[in-house]
Amino acid sequence: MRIGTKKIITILAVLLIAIAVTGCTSSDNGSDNGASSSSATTASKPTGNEYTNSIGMDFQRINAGTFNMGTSKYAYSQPVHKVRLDNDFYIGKYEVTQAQWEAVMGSNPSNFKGDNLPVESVSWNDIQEFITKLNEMEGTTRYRLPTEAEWEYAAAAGTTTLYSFGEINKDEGPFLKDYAWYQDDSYDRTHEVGQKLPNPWGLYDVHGNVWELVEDSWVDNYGSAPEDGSAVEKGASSLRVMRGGSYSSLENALYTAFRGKQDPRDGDSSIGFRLVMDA
Ligand SMILES: [Ca+2]
Repeated sequence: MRIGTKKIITILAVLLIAIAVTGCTSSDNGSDNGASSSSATTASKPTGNEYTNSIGMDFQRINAGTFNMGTSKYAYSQPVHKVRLDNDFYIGKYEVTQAQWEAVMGSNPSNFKGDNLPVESVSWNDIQEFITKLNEMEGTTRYRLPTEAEWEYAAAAGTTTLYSFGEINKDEGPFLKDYAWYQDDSYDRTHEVGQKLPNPWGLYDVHGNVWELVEDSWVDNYGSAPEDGSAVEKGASSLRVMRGGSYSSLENALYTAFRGKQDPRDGDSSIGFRLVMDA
């Protein structure tokens, strides 16, 4: 009887300690995001320079910083303007693949089929649904499309040349075909992600393979572009920006600062995306 009482006291003490520790942990997790629900506290916060999520998406941490966005080569990429990104963020090292899309959505609408091919033929609206489901799966709110400024900052990777690897030299290199699937080397189809050389910050296929939809609504120039790199939002029916060119593009569409646009309701075999995860 006495032993029984001791045991009960010991168990109660252990339980109290466990409750105290759990309480501290959940309040720590919850305090980094005031808007987070209790379910959002179950996902681990990414740390370090690289992060791999539950469906095998690899992310690279990008440090906050300032860069000059745009190019004077095209009216719709002007004016070149300074953008200041205040927060570190994680961005996909690769375009989202068909296996990853299927793991979240249970279907694969792509035209060219293959687990490690980039998902395509998905609309901007479809991608929003994918992001909502992925956030739910992982109990977080961190996943989203990159803003146009974040995409260009990460793609340029500190460079100011037309491509992130410098300017093409058709005799001596660098050669675009070493970095990108585009009209001259793609055989008019997508290719498995990560086959070409990465940009200086370790991101693959930022030039070519599939266009990458970003969060922003299309506007015809950067005349009133936000200085903090936030997304431009013009309403649910507005065209959306896509970047980087595709397997069917000419080489100029693969410029780091080149901009394309797409109806948010329509997919195309040349259009996909990569994700951002808030740090
Ligand atoms: Ca791409």
